[in-house]
Amino acid sequence: MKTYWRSALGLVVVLGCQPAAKNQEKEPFDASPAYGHVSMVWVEGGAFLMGAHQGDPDALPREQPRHEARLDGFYMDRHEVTNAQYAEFVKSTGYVTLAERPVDTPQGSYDPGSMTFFSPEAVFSLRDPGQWWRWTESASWKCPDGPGSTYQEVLHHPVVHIAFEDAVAYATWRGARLPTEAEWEFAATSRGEQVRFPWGNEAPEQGDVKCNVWEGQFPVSNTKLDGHVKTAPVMSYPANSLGLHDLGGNVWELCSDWYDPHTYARRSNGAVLNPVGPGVSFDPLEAQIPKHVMRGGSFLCHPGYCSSYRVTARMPVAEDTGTSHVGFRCVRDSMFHAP
Ligand SMILES: [Ca+2]
Repeated sequence: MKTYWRSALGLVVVLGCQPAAKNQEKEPFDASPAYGHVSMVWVEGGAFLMGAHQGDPDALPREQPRHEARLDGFYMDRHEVTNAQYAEFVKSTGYVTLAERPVDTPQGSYDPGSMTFFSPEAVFSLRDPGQWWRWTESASWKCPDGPGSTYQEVLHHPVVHIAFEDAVAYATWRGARLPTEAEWEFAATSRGEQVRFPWGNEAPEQGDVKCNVWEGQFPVSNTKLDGHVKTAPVMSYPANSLGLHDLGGNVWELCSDWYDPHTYARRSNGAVLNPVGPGVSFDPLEAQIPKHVMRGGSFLCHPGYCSSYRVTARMPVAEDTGTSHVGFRCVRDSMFHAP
């Protein structure tokens, strides 16, 4: 059963998003999966220190303790899965995402829809996300902002309004899978470099534009310094040293692990090999809702509100809920199985 939308609202306490920005920029490349592994990067395996160091002033307890993880190598998508790629999957399979199905709740059945962001004129407190999130009927990956919007105007932007099973269905179709959060963090740190962000240690508000985040006063005004109020076309910003784009900002990226804030605390003795997360989900704030981990932050992250573009930041997301700033990318273990 899909989570009641008020629960979906609750899970975005530190998240955000913005009304449609019809980006008409020249697209930087053809993101079709017909190019197959050309769009994937090999990440050589190795060991690294996962999680935030003890003195990190921005880290939450769930990002600690830092511990050693050892990973086998894997291929990772160079960029987040785009609308063009997801459209090809849907065209091939007829798949219908969760947001396109009726919403069953204890109070009854509701028309399909999803959570979308809007920019209010003012907010009373950043603790109440209901001031900038709303349930929008007909919002889905096909209509990112509800009626009147279409993915065809943002073909090479990351697909959004994707619930966990929607991402897994696409990944399976491609012969791929979602990354573990250990794989995600290993890739985001360019195989364990001591960096706070995928691009290095300079904060996003300093120096050159590095990523798509929120600039201005969240959530009421956006200076568009990075060129985008909402999602940006994939690969609009420089890659990290592995050649991977947008691991910080743009959209959150779903990982395969169940969420539990105590995951790292249970790993404190010795290195862990290819960790896959806990066997069950546990979020003490909403223990009844199964949640997975997502990484990387989104275009709504802002230094004064949510600095989740940090490489160690981890956030829970209900497994049956997609929003307008959650997407994903895929990994695979080998190139020797064609999609
Ligand atoms: Ca932005």
